[in-house]
Amino acid sequence: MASESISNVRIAVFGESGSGKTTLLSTFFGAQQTEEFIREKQYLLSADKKAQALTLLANYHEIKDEGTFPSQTFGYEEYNFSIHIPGLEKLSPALKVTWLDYPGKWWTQDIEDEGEIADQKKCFADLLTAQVGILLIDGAKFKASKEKYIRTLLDQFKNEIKRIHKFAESKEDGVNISGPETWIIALSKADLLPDMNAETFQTFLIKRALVQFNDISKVLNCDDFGQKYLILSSVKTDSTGQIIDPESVVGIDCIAPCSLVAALSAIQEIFNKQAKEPTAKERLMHFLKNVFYYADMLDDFLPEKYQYLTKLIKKLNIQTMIDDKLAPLVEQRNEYIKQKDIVGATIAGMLATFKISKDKKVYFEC
Ligand SMILES: Nc1nc2c(ncn2[C@@H]2O[C@H](COP(=O)(O)OP(=O)(O)OP(=O)(O)O)[C@@H](O)[C@H]2O)c(=O)[nH]1
Ligand SMILES: [Mg+2]
Repeated sequence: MASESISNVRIAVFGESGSGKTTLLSTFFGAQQTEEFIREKQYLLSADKKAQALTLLANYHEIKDEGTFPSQTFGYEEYNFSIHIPGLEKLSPALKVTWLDYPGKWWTQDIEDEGEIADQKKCFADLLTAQVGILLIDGAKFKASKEKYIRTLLDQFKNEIKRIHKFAESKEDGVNISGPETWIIALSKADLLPDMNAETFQTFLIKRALVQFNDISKVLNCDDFGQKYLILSSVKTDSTGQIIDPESVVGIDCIAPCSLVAALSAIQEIFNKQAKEPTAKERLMHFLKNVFYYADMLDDFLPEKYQYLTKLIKKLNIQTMIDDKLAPLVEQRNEYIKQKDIVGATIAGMLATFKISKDKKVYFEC
């Protein structure tokens, strides 16, 4: 049964070539295994496939120690990570994170190679199974051309989504897959815009590109698009692209927590929508009053990809924890670790990081 499996947040990162996807992925993995990170956050990441771990770590060390960035990506790959709690490594992890990385040139270039076409099809199908989409706005281009770049990028993104949907509709096996139900708009290379935080980023975008946002919401059939913002940076460079501070990172630790929270809030949204259906209304009114008490009903309502998260919801009152202050969350996390409760420790640790990022305005939601 899906709900007995390990919870899995699947993240589809959308960004044109050069927007910083692979650098982010490599830093996401590399930075979340450092001693300093583990000591502070009390969790760490491992990659399920050794070869992927080696590639990402090599990329990470090249960025941090040698000041060189990964080369352009030419193939699609799915990366699976597990979240571990120090001292509880023998227990099976409570949460996995899947990250889909693909060549950004697919946004702008036609491909003819048969192998690559097959790769792209597989990628499109997988992107639609993600619960969370992250749209990357390239900080370097944003800095250079501001609204002109934003509008062009959003139009390009809309076309990309239409293309993916067209692909899904044309699938012969009739698999009913819908794209990510929740979206985070992320500014990559945020080190180039040191005065910008997630809130000012949001204000800028909404003021300058509201029409594009509304269009995309319609295409995605997702009211949530344009509600969540994140600023990200893997290093600090000067304006010529030379790394001047390899240790400086922004928002990398928030990617998994804010994706988890976004996926959980998407579950609430699915229920809200279903509550409008007369047949399900009565049950759902009860459910919505106390999502956790009625958690056993979750699997009957949710698309399969969300059922992987119900184990977390069944365990804890996440909404209360999301609203909690930082100190009680950290205390709860430490208590769960003592009790060897890996689900509790994982969620509390993620939410504590989410809270810090929100307070620092690395993450912002409307
Ligand atoms: N200032 C700054 N520059 C960055 C950062 N991350 C990436 N870059 C720059 O952006 C370039 C492209 O980064 P990639 O991670 O390869 O971009 P990508 O989206 O994977 O590109 P494709 O593989 O072609 O799709 C790097 O070579 C760097 O020059 C960052 O955090 N800060
Ligand atoms: Mg890449």
